[in-house]
Amino acid sequence: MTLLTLPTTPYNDQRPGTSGLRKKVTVFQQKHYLENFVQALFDVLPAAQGLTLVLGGDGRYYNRVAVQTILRMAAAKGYARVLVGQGGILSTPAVSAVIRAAQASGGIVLSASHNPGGPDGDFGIKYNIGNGGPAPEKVTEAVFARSQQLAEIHTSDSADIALDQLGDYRVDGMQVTVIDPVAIYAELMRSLFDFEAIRALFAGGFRLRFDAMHAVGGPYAKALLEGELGAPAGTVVNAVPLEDFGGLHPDPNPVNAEDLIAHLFADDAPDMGAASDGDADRNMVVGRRFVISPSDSLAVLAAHAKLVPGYRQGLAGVARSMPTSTAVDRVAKSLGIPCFETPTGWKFFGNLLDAGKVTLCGEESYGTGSDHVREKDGLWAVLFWLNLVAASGKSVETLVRELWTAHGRCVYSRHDFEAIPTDKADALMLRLRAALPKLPGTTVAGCAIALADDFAYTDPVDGSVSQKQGIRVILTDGSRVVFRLSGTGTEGATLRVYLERHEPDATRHDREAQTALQPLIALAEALAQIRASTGMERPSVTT
Ligand code: G16
Repeated sequence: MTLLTLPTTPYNDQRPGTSGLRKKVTVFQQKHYLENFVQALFDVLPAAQGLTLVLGGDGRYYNRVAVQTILRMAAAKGYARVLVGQGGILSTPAVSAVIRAAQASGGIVLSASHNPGGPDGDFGIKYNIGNGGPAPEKVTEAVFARSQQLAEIHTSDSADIALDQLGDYRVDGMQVTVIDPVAIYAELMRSLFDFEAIRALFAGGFRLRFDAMHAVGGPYAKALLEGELGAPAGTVVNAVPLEDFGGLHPDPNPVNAEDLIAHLFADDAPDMGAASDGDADRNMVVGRRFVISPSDSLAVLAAHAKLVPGYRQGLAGVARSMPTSTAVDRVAKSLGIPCFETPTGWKFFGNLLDAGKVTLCGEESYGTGSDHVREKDGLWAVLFWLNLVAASGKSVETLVRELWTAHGRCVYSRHDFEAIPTDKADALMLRLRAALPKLPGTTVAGCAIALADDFAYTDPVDGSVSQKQGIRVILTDGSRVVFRLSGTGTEGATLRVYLERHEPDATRHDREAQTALQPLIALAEALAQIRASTGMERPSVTT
């Protein structure tokens, strides 16, 4: 076994987006494409002698190839040890948990999250730092800069290891330990939730349907829900991770998890439904015939956190991404705790969690988490809900309705316009930005505008500034329209339009969201001229 230095040439498209580098599998299959990115990362990181790295992914197509490639490069970098999930599998929250438990220097997550998989689908890679969370922008920007100057790759000619067998292996001088992907994560969940109470809930006949969408969440959900908590066999469906997710789009929202929604609206619907995404960090929770917005889910968890053993001492504070609804702000106010507003991207929560300023955080994009790891965590959110139902004796729907009664309902929707030619999307955003200074004080499409800006964030812990994080137009009554381009897509640009309106009047809480938001939808169109600029008559996805 020899270490090798291979010549390479840079790719100009390796700037990580909202959550790592995501591209079509065919892009990653280009000569040295993956190797270049990993080398740029390793060049930016300090010397690895004596250090441990965690490695795993969501099991999608190309995961196994990438794991073996990265192991050889990690050996050349000089890592003492790599912990890799059996079969190359680790959910994103599990990577975070393992990094923290093993005091590793960092980890590499192989996932394109909720994007479709398979040979024609997407692949992705991101680096998490020693706190278990996504690398901050200064690291990802340094990796990109390095990728532009890359001339050499350092690897070895070692053979592949037997990824499916637990145990220790050697790749050159480096130790590789193939670990059970679930064990450390499961231990952490036991330390947070009242497993006895959840067991009693299932024993009493409570019915859950958990759709793992043939993604990496399956083994975790099966082990905990069916294996430990006594949920009947068959509670977790689509539980076996497949390289193409069985052709499903593993994005847990009512559009892509339509089968789950159909079950929850059937005559014999279970009490609760849940789904997780490709890498199991996102979650959707559904009540019986009752869809819940992720923003409301976060607010409910915050309001009742003290019912859960791991959070019994109360929350230090909460955080949400800017486009996420203000429901959790209202709960925080009533609890007398701070609420932080960050840009989209889980990496922005890391400093707040590390500094002990927040305990719970979440996003409109079906992500919720806490300071137990430094990623959002799908199964954790489902266990949290189960614990709340068990401890309160209330249904999922009742818990949400009580939130609305106490704080009003933040009626919310996101409209996604996908695969817009990049130049058209950029031009639309440029036009919007240019119009911002003149908007405050005017009335557009019948809406009185109080504030219009491009959201900028100064991290309260390290003072770093992130500009241009989304255009927000806030009305005099607090309603909002936010415009952003997605940082996770792989085809053209995706324009996201986020709509929020606060409804204090309980007699109007059951109004259909799109109807209640109609004035804001008209405002968005008037401001951005989406139809004229993109030729799209309606959003590709409405959630
Ligand atoms: C990632 C980020 C999230 C973000 C989401 C959508 O999630 O971690 O913070 O909300 O992307 O981002 P965008 O609107 O830029 O597409 P995931 O689950 O894809 O890793």
